[in-house]
This record gives sequence, structure tokens and C-alpha cells, in this order.
Amino acid sequence: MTENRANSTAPVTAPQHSVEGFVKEFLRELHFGQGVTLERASVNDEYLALARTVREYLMARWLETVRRQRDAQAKSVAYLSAEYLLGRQLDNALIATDMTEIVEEGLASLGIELSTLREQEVEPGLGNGGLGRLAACFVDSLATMSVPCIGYGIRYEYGIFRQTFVDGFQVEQADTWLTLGAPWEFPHPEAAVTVHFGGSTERYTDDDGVERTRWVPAWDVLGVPYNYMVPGYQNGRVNTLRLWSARATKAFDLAIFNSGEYVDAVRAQTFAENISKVLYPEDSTPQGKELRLQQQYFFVACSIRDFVDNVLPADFDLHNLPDRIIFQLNDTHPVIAVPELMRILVDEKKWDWDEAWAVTQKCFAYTCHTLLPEALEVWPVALLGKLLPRHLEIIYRINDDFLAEVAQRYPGDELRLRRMSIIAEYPERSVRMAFLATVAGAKVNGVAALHSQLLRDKVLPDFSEYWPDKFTNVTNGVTPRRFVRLANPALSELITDAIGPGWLTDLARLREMEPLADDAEFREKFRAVKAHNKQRLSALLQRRDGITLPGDAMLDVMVKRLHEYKRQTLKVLHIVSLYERIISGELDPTSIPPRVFAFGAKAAPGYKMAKQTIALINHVGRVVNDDPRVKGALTVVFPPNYNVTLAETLIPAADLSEQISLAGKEASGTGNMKFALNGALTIGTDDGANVEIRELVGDENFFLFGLVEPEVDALVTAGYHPSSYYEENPTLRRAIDRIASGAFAGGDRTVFEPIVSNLLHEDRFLVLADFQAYLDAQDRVDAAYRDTEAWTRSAILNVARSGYFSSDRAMWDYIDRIWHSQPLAAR
Ligand code: 73E
Repeated sequence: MTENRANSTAPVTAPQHSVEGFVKEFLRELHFGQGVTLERASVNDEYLALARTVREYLMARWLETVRRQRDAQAKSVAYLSAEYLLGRQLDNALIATDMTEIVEEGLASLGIELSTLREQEVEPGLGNGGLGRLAACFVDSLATMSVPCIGYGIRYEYGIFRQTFVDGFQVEQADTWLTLGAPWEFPHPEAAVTVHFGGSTERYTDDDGVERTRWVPAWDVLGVPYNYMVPGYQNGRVNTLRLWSARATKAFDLAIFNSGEYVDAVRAQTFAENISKVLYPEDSTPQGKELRLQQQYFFVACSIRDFVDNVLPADFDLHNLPDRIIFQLNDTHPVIAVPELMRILVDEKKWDWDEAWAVTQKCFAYTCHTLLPEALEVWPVALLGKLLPRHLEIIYRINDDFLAEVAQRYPGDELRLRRMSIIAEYPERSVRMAFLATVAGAKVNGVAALHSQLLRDKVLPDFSEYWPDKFTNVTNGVTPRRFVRLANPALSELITDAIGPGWLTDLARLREMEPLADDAEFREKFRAVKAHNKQRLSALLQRRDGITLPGDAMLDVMVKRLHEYKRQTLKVLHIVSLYERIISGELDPTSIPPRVFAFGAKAAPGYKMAKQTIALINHVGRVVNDDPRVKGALTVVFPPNYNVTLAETLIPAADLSEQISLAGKEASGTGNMKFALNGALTIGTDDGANVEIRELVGDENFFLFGLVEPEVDALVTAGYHPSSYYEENPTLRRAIDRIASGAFAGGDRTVFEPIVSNLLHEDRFLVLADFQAYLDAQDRVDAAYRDTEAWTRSAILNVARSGYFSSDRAMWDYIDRIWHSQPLAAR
């Protein structure tokens, strides 16, 4: 039967790559897919028809890629990530298929503008920030490199909230990204997987007389897979992203339904479907909520089941699993996959524990994305035991075996055992997920050189002593397809004209542009690109938010999640200080280059200090922008709802990139890379990937300031007193006093009092300690910007020397150091 089918399968071919071919397909989709004529079609009808048409051009590649990966039986990467911040799909698909011009022309012949349809797409915001965007860059790179990969995650019905401002304060709205249709997804309800929760465990004797344990769960849900295409860049490959959506199981409904409780049965359905309802909006500070643990287990249980049952051949011997798969854990969010695989091997497949553990240890690798102690996930034993009782037992056993090994190596070292235990005893008994991941993973990596070093030295020192070879670094990267080619077509064209198109898949080749930094004509063209991108941004902000940008100013941009360690407050103090010095007559506004300060940032809805900071930025902006004394010199803009789509217009326009976290706190940053690749200069601390950016672009093309990590450590240990900086630095004092005076809150001193008193009495992230160094660095920025030719030269060198930050390079590093997988051979 299968054989017959295989033989009779006609090859799937893409529609004709021509304007006529496209127009025919587009109209067919409009008529038969949307059920409307061109005359009656809404913009949304046209967008949906276009999306479906474009995806047809990818379909043959997709089916062929899946078939070839199956045939080759090659080792696959299963990237397990609770977040994927994909950005819009249409343009990326057009670029991957090289269809942009055909589509533009075809649509124009029907009187439709491609740009109008582009804007109709709502991006899937299934992530919070850097971590989710990194996952999206990685799957893009693997597809482009022809490396077999399945991205596994959660199809949240509501992604990251939509941010609005009311009186300058953040107000969150639900992100209803699915309401107008989701043309990029392929649901497969028939392939749903059942996931169990709760209940208890019991011992029993199996048919061979062996004592075993089984899980007797209390309730279950279905995981329905939704497939998304991950197109490689013009290489004929399309990988798969599989996101799981929770549905109620029939059994679950029926039990209650049969007792006549119709309303309860329907309610129960909602309960099950809650699991994939909404993305938790906390970036780097997990809340320890039960629903979040449900989400984590839900998606990894579905993913492992899917890989074992559907991706592997039916007769596959799981002892060979490490030859076919590596589960890459994107932070600790999917770590519950470790006991889940053990449970499958030991309880379901009836393997010996040691046999199962030997295989499991080879199947996982763990990426850590943070150093902040409050960001390291721990799950209270009580909660974990209630939701996943068998998994808790397995974790205990893993821990017992591990600690027995440690005890052998360090006899009598009780303290060490307590430090290294996967189970923490205080403040409550809980599971340290990073420790579990480290014990189970074949490799553990940080995301930038400095971060990996600190991870070894500060976060997991006992583990790195125990397993020195387990630890490695892979510095993050970003995809040049989305963040240069798609986001910055003008720069892309300039680069391609200069060095040919090869840079898009081999970004190190940007180096070939280096000599052009000394070519006056090229610099002129480079400036024209920047100017064009600024106009494009200006038009977008006018349309989107009614924001007017001044014509010719330095664009100074700080976009990232709002978090105290990232120090948006330091940026605000800089602005307030300039403002205060101008209106007090100390600083002549015409003596500094006019600047636009642009912010983009979402705050976790429950993070009070972060929300206050957003309000402060908006209120400072209102006062500064309305004050004729600084008009033209200082402008503050804060478009709401910063997301991937806005980043794509904002970053290419930037002159200056603000990367000013306290040294040792930002694991990597990836925005910093996007800015450098688009020709912005960085003002930044010695933190995360800034360190490597500066090394590569050169000291003279980077504005470094602030304490370095060992100094931070020393200062905190010695006792940090922020008020002493306030007392000793009049510039700082005047800036803080102005905020404290209520000048930005209509005279009300209470509104921003929490920020002021936090700065003066606590200042966990040493804003005041770095203030003067930051201002001095900003003076160097002003001086450098005045020399237009020198600045352009630096900007070009930033682009030319940032090729290292391609996510393709990051993926090669993972392959070399961690995965040992291979690209599929070219046809
Ligand atoms: O420095 C960034 C890093 O560039 C880091 O803060 C971020 O990951 C980026 C990619 O490596 C990150 N996000 C989270 N932890 N680190 C996180 C934690 C909990 C929930 C959501 C995100």
C-alpha cells in the first residue's frame, strides 16, 4: 500500500516563476481561496491570497526537504524553545524565493501595491525579546545552511502584549495576531499528541518479574501541531517549525459530560486550552506559575513524542538515538524534557536506568542565557510533584546518583554536595533547573565570551570544576537575511554593488568592504543610504504614531526590553542633564549636534520600576519636545509597541546604538549586533557581546565607558553608596533634582519619587557610579559626529568588521562544538 503510494506520487512542482505565472496563481487564490473577485477584495483578502500564493512557491521545496531528510537519516537538531519571535513572514518568503520583483510587478499590473499588503501582516510575537528572536534567527540559519532541524515550540493564541501609552504610562492590550487569518500555518489535528498531567505513581511487577514504576495521571490534553515553513535563503530548502496548540481531549470532556454536566464539560475544555493561550510576558524573571510549568511540559512532551513516533522510522532502535538527534535546550524552559525522555525509556520502553541515562545524557545540550540570580528558574518540589509526580521521582534519582558520584570524588565535602544538589532546600524545597540541565546535558554553553566565562566562574563554578570540558561558548548571531537584506534594502544593494551577493550567506565577506571606508565616493553613497533610511523611518513614525522627526539630526537609539540592569535610566539622566544644562544657560544648544533620542521598550506588566521608567521617558519627552529653548537640539521619541517589525525600520536608520547595561549583567545582547551591521556606532559598556564587537570593529570605532565587571564586583563588595556620587557630582545632582522637583510631572513630586529614591538609596545596577563616564563618552560621540567623513568611515568599518555576528557562524560553532551534525549534501 505504502509502496504503491510512493510509486505513484507525482513530483510537486512550484508554480511558474514569472509575472504571468504569479498573477494567475494570485487570482486563483483570491477567487478560490478567499471567495472574492478582485473588484470586491479587501486589503486583507489580497494579503491572504498573496501569502498563500507565495507559500505555494515554497511548497515543493518543503516537501522535498522533508523527504530528503527522512531518506538521509541524518542527525537532526531539535531546537526546543518556549519562544520564537519570528517577525513578519511575507517579505522573508519573498526574499527566500527571489520573488520580490515578480510579485511587485504582478500586483502592480492589478493595481495593487505590495507595500500596502506587507503592512497588513501582523507579526507573530511569540516571544519576549532576545531569546525568542535568537531562536528565530537560528532556525533561519539552519535552513539556509541545509542543516536538518525541527524547531519545536508553543503556538500561543496571544503573543507578547501590544503596548499602548495612556498619559505616558504603559497599558497592555491582548495581541490578537490570529484574528485576521493565519496563512503561514498548517494545522494537523489528525496528528495530535496526548499529554498527561497530575495523579500519582505506583509500583508494580512486570511480566518478567521486574519491579517497576508507572505514572497514573489524572488528566490530559491534546497537543495539535501547527507547521510553519522555515525557508532557506535561495537554496531550495525549507525546514519545519512545529508549534503546539492545546486542545481538550475527548476522554477528558466525556467523563464530565456523561454525568450530565454540560456546562462543566465545556468549561473543562477551556481549562485545557488555557495551556497555550498566552505567552508569559516576563523577560528574564520567571514567575514560577503553575500554568507556565504546564506550558513547558506540554510542549516538550509533544515534541519528544513527535520526534520518536513520527520523525524516526517505525523500527528505529532508540539505543541509537544520539546518532539521530540532539535536543538543544533554549535556556531552562524546556529542561523538563530530560526526565520526560528518561520516563519514556525506563517506564514505557522498560530499559534499565543506567542504560537510559547513558542515552539521555548524549541527547541534550543546554544554552544558558542569563546570569541574574533571580532569572534562574527553580520549581518548588510541591508544585512539580503535584503536576508531574513521576518526573519528580526521576529528578530525585538523577540527583541521588549524581551526588553519589560527587561524594566519591570529594569525600567528606558536605558543603559541596549541598551547593551542587539539583534540589535546593531554602527558601523552599525546589528543583534548580539550570543544575538539572547541566547534569544531564552533554554540553553547556553561554551566549558570549564574557558571559560563558562568568557562567563558569560565578554561576556554575562547582560544575565547571567537575566537568571542565562540558562548558563552552557560542557567541550569539543574527540573520543577515532579515536584519540586513530585508530591513535595509538600500544598504544591501550598496554592498552587493561593491562586493557581489555572496555576503548574504557568508557574512565574513563584508570584510571586502574595508578598503571602501577610505573611498570618498563610497562614503557619500553610504551617507545617502543612511539619509534614505531616516526618511523611511520618519514616514513610518508619522503614519504609525503621528510622530514627527526633525530633518537632520543624529539618531541615537535604545531599543530593548525595559529592565533595570539594561539601565534605560542612565540614558534618561543623560537627556535630562543636557536639557537642564541648556535651559540653565550652561550649554549652548547650537554647540552640540542635534539629536533624536529614540526609545523602544516593553516592561513586564507586573514590573513596577520598569513601568515607572517608561512613564518617566515619556514625560521627559513631552517636556523636552515642547520647550522652545531646546527645540531642534534635543528630541525624544518613544513609539509604542516596539517589535520585530518596527526594529526593521528603526535599526537601519540609527547613527548611535546604546548598549549600556551594567558590566556583567547582559549575557550577550543581539540588538547590538544588528546596529553594528547596519552602520551605527555603539556607545557601550564592557558587557556581553559588546566586548567582542569592540574587539572586531576596533576601539577607535566604538565608544566604551564604565566600570568593568571585576570593578563592579569590587565596588559592591566594598559597599556601594550611590548618594555619595549625587553629593559629589553637581551635574548629576542637578539632573536628579530636576526629576525630583516634579518638573516632568506637572509639578507633582510624588510621581517619580520611587525612581529617585531607588537611585539614591539602592541603585542595584550602579547607574550613578557610571554616570560621569557615560557623559564623557557622549561628549566624545558629539565630537566624533561633527567630523562627518571620519564618522562615516567608522560606520562603514562597523559594517565591514561585523560579519562574525551572523547567526550562520553561530550555527557552525554549535555544529563544531556541540552538535556534530552535518548539512545535507547538495543534490
Ligand atoms: O542578553 C540577552 C541575550 O542576548 C539575554 O538577556 C536574553 O537572551 C538573549 C539571547 O541569548 C535572555 N532572555 C531570557 N534570559 N536571557 C529570558 C528568561 C526568561 C524568560 C524569557 C527570556
